[in-house]
Amino acid sequence: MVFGKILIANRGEIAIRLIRACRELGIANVAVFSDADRSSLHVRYADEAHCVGPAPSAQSYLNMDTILEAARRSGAEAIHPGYGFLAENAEFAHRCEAAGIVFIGPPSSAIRTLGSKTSGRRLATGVGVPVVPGAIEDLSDAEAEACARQVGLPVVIKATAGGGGKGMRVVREPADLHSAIRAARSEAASAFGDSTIYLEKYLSAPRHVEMQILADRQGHTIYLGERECSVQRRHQKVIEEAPSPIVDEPLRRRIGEAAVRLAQAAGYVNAGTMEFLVDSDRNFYFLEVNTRLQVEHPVTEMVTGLDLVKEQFAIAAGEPLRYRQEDVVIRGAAIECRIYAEDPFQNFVPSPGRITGLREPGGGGVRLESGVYVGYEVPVHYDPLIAKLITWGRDRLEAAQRMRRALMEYTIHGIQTTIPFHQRVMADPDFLQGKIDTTFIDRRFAGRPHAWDESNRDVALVAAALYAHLRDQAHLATRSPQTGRAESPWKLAARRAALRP
Ligand code: MV4
Repeated sequence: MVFGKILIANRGEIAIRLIRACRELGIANVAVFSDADRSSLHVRYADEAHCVGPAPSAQSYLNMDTILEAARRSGAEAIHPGYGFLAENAEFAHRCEAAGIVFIGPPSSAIRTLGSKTSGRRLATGVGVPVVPGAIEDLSDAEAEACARQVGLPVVIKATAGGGGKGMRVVREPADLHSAIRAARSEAASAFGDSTIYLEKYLSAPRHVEMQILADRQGHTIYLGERECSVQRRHQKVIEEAPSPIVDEPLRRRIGEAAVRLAQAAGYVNAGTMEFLVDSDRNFYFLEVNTRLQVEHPVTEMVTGLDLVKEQFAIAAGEPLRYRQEDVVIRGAAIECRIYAEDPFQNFVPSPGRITGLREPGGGGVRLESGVYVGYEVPVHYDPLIAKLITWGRDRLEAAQRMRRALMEYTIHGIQTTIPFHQRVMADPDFLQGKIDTTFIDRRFAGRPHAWDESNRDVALVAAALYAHLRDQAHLATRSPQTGRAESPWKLAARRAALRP
């Protein structure tokens, strides 16, 4: 391997995942941390660690000067940015290039081109990749109205600079068009400092399907299959899986080849993801490119057997791809549940605090990517994602059954997490049948307003306590198979206590 030492410009579970790849390859690794992360697991796990600033990420994990200085001081030859923070920052990639440090990701020029949704859209149209019908550019109010009439309602107005659904407005009635355009513009102006908008036909209940690609510097590009990410809450992904339940081999090839054409048109190098919407007739439409390693990359690793981070290292070091398209085979199915420090019973409010108890799942087909330990305090300053639980199965049902089992084993005390939410989804008949789209969570959970509220939890607590009591009474009544006598209550109490985390 060409790199002797790599700096990891991130924190939490993804920093650990990246350090693990370094360790397996014998690459020395350097962690960076903020004042709030002195006792974080990624700092303890790394070979060496450098403080890059105070708790707010703008002054630490986004501080290009201190991060580049840490790289220089430690003698790191390359920087992996993980996801979030500086991962899609063209200026940072450029500054690494200028400093003679390899940015493990695409060239800054590709990040810049693909950072704008409209330039991505234009590129796609140019290479025959379908986009949602609508208008591309920088619309005036009058043009937007004419365009809406042309494609037909409903339409969606999106901010050119946008992301995460911000500045997005759906228009169903002609009378609402004018005010929606104005609202979208002002929201975009205040959120991104850019009031340009574009307009698309609105697809009802689409699926979010994204295609993973790898491209080397020699001009080879391959696709590694899709991930289905339709289970989202407020534009935040919650559950992802590979393959998508609605994508068969011919559709995979069509989407994959479209993604490869796009990557090549953009001069893309390294790992990347092309996002698509898929409608109920399985038409697919390109949305945007994510120029980074994504949170949900493990599901692709589980079904392809590849290690995407190691591939990123090799590509960044200038090596040609070690796989041809025909070497990529999708085997079985994988599901990822994002474990957030959020309270699903309180409308998913963040739940920072100290972890006082922890039991982690294991066993066949289970992968846990976690950034926490007992005694660790989840800080308030950053994203509340604390772990990702991934399961693999020969088919989707086995992966889901394993997820249910692993979630049952998983106990985190001291903070609230989204584990109970996932337990419900894994028992949901629609989910189990693959009937998921971007309206799944609202449909299944918001439709029943009391599904997650506090009063319901109190009822559940009383019911659970009653159940536990009755169950224990039943245990006490059982007889020892050896002696035929009732089991000693002391023995049973001790056994119960031992099972408590
Ligand atoms: C859409 C759409 C329907 N029609 N575009 C939301 C965030 C942004 N990345 C794209 N989004 C959508 N664009 C058209 N023309 C529906 C959504 C959408 C969505 C997309 C992916 C995953 C979850 C979503 C939840 C709500 C809306």
